[in-house]
Amino acid sequence: MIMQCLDGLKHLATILLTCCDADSPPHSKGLQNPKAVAKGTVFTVNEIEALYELFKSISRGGLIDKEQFQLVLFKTNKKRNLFADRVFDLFDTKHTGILDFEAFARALSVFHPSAPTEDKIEFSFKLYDLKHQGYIERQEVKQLVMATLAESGMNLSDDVIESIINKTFEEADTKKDGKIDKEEWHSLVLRHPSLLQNMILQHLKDVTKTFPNFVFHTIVTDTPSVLDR
Ligand SMILES: *[C@@H]1O[C@H](CO)[C@@H](O)[C@H](O)[C@H]1NC(C)=O
Ligand SMILES: *[C@@H]1O[C@H](CO)[C@@H](O)[C@H](O)[C@H]1NC(C)=O
Ligand SMILES: [Ca+2]
Ligand SMILES: [Ca+2]
Repeated sequence: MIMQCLDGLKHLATILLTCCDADSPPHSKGLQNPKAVAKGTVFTVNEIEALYELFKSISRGGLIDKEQFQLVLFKTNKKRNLFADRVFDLFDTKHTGILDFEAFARALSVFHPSAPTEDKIEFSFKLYDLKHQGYIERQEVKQLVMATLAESGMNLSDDVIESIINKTFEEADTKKDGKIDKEEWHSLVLRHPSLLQNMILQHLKDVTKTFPNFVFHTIVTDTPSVLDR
């Protein structure tokens, strides 16, 4: 617990120092090719440059780890957040536990309100196909339901959880083979757009304006929970 506190404080100090040290000379080694990074995302070149400033202020040595990533994207530093965990892992394609700026920008892009719905559907399918089999099975839906309940502090009986899963499959598994394939997922999401709700983060809409505030906002709201532990 003490280590967690120290870690939190160190993280906080890093952000504060980088943000507020206005007198320091600009780093010579900036963003090498903002145009190339922007190309793979919904962001403009200017937004990529603004994002890079944010990235610099939270990264260590040009890289960002899972905890910092969760803080920026989901405003949470909870250790166990299955959703945020999966998002990070999907972008951490080399399984190094860290993301560079380009991977970071691509990750944020998928969650941007104006990212193509098709991209969000595709990404959410990968997200929920926990075992990378190319389909979503009962066990995976159960794991997701359990994780969601745990995160919101709810406790439902096994029967209720089973009936939630049953209902999901009745609705989604139109080919009745006990699995949700990509096509079934696609049409389910089109019938129930709210399923993509957690794939849209409104605060990414105006990255240039909101991010500076957002960083400070994050510090303020997270400080008590870090110290409370
Ligand atoms: C959840 O509720 C069950 C009874 O319905 C109880 O046995 C169990 O301890 C509860 N778990 C938590 C984490 O509250
Ligand atoms: C869920 O579906 C299975 C198989 O169709 C059935 O045996 C079970 O009773 C259902 N459970 C609930 C809680 O509806
Ligand atoms: Ca699967
Ligand atoms: Ca099916």
